[in-house]
Amino acid sequence: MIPIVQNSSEFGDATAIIDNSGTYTYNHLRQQALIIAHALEGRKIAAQPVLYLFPSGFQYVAVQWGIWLSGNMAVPVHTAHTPHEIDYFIEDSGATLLICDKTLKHLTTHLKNNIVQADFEELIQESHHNKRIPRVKPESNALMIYTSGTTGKPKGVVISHEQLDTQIRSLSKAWEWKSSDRILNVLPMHHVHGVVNITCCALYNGATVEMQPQFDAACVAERMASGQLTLFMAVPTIYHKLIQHFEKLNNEERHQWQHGMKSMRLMVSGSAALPMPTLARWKVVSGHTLLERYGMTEIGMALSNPLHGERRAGTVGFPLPFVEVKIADESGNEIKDAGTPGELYVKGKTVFKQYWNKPEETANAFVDGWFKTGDVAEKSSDGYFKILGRKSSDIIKSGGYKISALEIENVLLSHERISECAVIALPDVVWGETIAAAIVGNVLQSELTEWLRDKMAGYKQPRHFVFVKQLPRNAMGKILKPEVRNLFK
Ligand code: MLC
Ligand code: AMP
Repeated sequence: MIPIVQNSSEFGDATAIIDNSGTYTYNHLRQQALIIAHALEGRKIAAQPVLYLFPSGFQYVAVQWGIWLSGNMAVPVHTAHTPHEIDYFIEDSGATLLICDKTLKHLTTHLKNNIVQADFEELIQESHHNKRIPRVKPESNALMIYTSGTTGKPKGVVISHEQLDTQIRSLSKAWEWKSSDRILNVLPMHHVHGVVNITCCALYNGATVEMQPQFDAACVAERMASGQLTLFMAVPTIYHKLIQHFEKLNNEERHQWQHGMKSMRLMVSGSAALPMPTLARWKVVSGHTLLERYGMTEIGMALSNPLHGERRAGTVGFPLPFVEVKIADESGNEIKDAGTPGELYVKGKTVFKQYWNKPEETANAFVDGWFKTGDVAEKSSDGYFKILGRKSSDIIKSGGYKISALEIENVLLSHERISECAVIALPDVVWGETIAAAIVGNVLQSELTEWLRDKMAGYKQPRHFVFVKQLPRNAMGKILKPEVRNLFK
């Protein structure tokens, strides 16, 4: 049983999804998903990871649900990924099928790895006499999202149907999702913020999700001005960009946008720390106090400011339903004193099952059943949690995307004329952090940026470069990243 799909029969002809190609009901979504599931069943694809690459929209969701109904695990690939990265996902996941939108074939025609490819129309047309679909167990793998870690390449974070369902119910309860809600999604559909918090929550509750293939400030303003939306969720960079857009408008346009936002009931910010000036300025622009919450691919959402009650600036509120949280010392023991920082640990049915094919890394990520987030936090005497930073400086957050410095260094080092490099994060008003690379090698910046274009998605590419004769190292030869930072001053 897959609760989100099962619920959809209750919502019948209500609108589930609106995208650039049209308006789609819950009935239509379920029917198309069933056809996809039958096609996969016909191809004897069972209990496997299935990659799918679609722009945000109806077909993305129909394919995702089809993968679920056929008992397979959905592994989203993003339109920003390069063939190089898609090859890695194929290799790492062991997937044998890639379902790909026709318009994105340029990303998949020259893959090195062998994989069968199918598009939406092909699967829909594939008739197949056996219309059975398997019984999907709650503990079966539902979704695998690739995330960057402190070690080299991205890891596949696997969540089961039960874990996904618990994540959805947790947010539905906390933020009081209703069938009358209507949300605009402008976030990428290969991370939990867009996939779970927005799209799954909307569809689980019979609400409507409007899906735009990418963020465009003018389009968001227009949709908010319509007065039809009730909810909006985004990363801090997007609120920053919306404020910049607002500043450019004339009074009449500002007034229309502001009037439309009066009918909205909630705006959420997360995936990275919300800067105080953004919170304050957005309040003036929109009349809304952003609700800041905290989450992670491995745990879904863990902490949230309250829907009702004080949304305290600079904090991420309290534990969400079905989530247990503690602040721990180096040995994993709980720190009970208010205001004392420690690592944030999380436990509960929302927490992921495993890193795909990485039992050792999975085991190392837990202590006594608690997941170690790698984030440093403290709790106030009245229970509000505050995120203070990360334990590792090799994890970068830029525009809400998590990026591993080591992953980028490995790619840079594969360039034949780079002998050494160090990747760090620089603070940035718009992006939170931007990626900077110090390079030892005989290569021009223009040449390097061109070379990198094929190697990694745009959001992972360094934005600042410095070329040096040698990197600062300590007596043991270890690169001193704080000193590398000084090279950019
Ligand atoms: C793009 N650009 C950057 C950049 N990304 N510059 C610096 N740093 C970056 N990270 C540059 C481009 O090269 C381009 O430059 C210009 O900015 C516009 O690029 P774009 O790609 O068109 O940007 P835009 O569409 O505006 O994208 C910004 C964004 C996007 C904020 C919409 O980054 C985004 O979708 N972020 C959300 C990621 C997300 O969903 N994270 C959730 C992870 S889950 P030029 O010179 O060409 O104009 C998670 C758990 C949780 O974290 O808690 O939710
Ligand atoms: P990801 O691995 O992409 O899911 O990103 C998860 C990370 O984003 C967390 O470990 C935090 O470091 C960061 N994060 C998410 N929400 C917040 C927030 N509200 N404030 C600060 N950091 C956040």
